[in-house]
Amino acid sequence: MVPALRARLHRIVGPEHLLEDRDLLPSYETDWTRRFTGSAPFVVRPADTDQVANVVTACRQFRVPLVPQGGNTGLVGGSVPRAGEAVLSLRRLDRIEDFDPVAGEVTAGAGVTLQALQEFVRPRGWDVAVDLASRASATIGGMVATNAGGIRVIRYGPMRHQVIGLEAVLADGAILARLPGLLKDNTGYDLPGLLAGSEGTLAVVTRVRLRLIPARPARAVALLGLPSLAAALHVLQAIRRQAPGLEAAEVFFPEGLELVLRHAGLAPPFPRPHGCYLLVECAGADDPAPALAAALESAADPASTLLAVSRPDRDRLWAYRERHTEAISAEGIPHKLDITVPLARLADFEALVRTRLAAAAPGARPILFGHAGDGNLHVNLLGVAPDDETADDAVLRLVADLGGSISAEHGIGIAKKRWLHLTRSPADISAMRAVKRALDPAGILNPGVIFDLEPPTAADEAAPVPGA
Ligand code: 2HG
Ligand code: ZN
Repeated sequence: MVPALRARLHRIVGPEHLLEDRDLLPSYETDWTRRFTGSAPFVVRPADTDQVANVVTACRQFRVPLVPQGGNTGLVGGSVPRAGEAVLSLRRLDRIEDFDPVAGEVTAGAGVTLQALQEFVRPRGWDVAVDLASRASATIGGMVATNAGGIRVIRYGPMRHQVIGLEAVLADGAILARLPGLLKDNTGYDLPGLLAGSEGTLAVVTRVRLRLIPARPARAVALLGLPSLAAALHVLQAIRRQAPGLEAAEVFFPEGLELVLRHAGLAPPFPRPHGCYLLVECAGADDPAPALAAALESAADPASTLLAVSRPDRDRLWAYRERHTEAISAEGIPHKLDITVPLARLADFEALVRTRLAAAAPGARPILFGHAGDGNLHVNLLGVAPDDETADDAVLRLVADLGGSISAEHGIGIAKKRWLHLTRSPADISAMRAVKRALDPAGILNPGVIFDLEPPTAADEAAPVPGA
């Protein structure tokens, strides 16, 4: 780093928050997958919005691009350096402010973890609508920047739907502050909505005003063993119709369960294996267990159904699903493809993806699990070299053929940008590039994430437009 930039950053954040010592950098340079890793010249850790703005201004003047980073739990390579970018860590922006118990709203600094926010609002009778397995590390700023989904999208939608105000630093250092928390505000472009899901390429999210949901402590979880995904989706339909307050509907398969049992040392949930496992959770002000039990009685075999009401019992059932990511990671470094197709095509996708993979990449070992209610499966592929994308290509082309999207909730990052044209049209992509150029003409914020700024390639142009 040039001495003048170092001196400037020291003045802004203090020398202890400008990390240059190589020993201190690795946890900022590799993401959760361990597949995406790079080398940063430094990590800078501002404490508040003004410091973020000053850091962005200084780095733009010295032409040092920045990768904004929260809990670094991303899975698509969008939160770590790739070509010498510095890391802008937002974790010190960890204040929770302006809780409004009447409206059910709160403002969280970008670095507040989801778990810290849950622990703050739950005793006050409210809850954060979005929940996900990486809650202890994932930060609110990162969750908004990536429009995180998680396990309750079926009921409340993804992170973008919870945002009712946002503060962010633009690439020129200007602070965009829209934090009044008005439920209705129809005054031009919805900039917070645009920044949600922009993966740090348009601005650095510094504070977020979130709408909360009433805490729903009465909960019931059921785990069902079923012959196939088609059967699971059929049962899910019955539960959706009959059981109130369905909050999560998750699936996994025997190969994933087997890894979880081995890695976590858990006992199998049922005496015999099944082709597919469906986990559902209902929540409400009143105990949802009787209605869920009644729905299950007419739709599922009691011998392969478990119902849990107490917190420890519910957690025990959730562990079979939530421990998939770590169990897979303990086995190797997977390729992670987070895809969605229309719910009506999900069972076709699951069957076809296995045959297409067997033909295109016989060495790939697919582990599938995900959010069945949203039509979102996580296709994890073990046994594939980090830079061999044959299997990824086969899966993502199938997704496009079935009218789906190559990213349901994890974003594009750098992992998927090669395939963005499969499910976004040339007009879409050039509009997105125009927005990027307008807001970040110098390409200082997360360059190379989602797309490169050069004009579309011949391959992009030749790609079929979905639905055309
Ligand atoms: C989940 O649903 C996360 O658990 C992670 O989105 C998915 O590890 C994955 O592929
Ligand atoms: Zn997920």
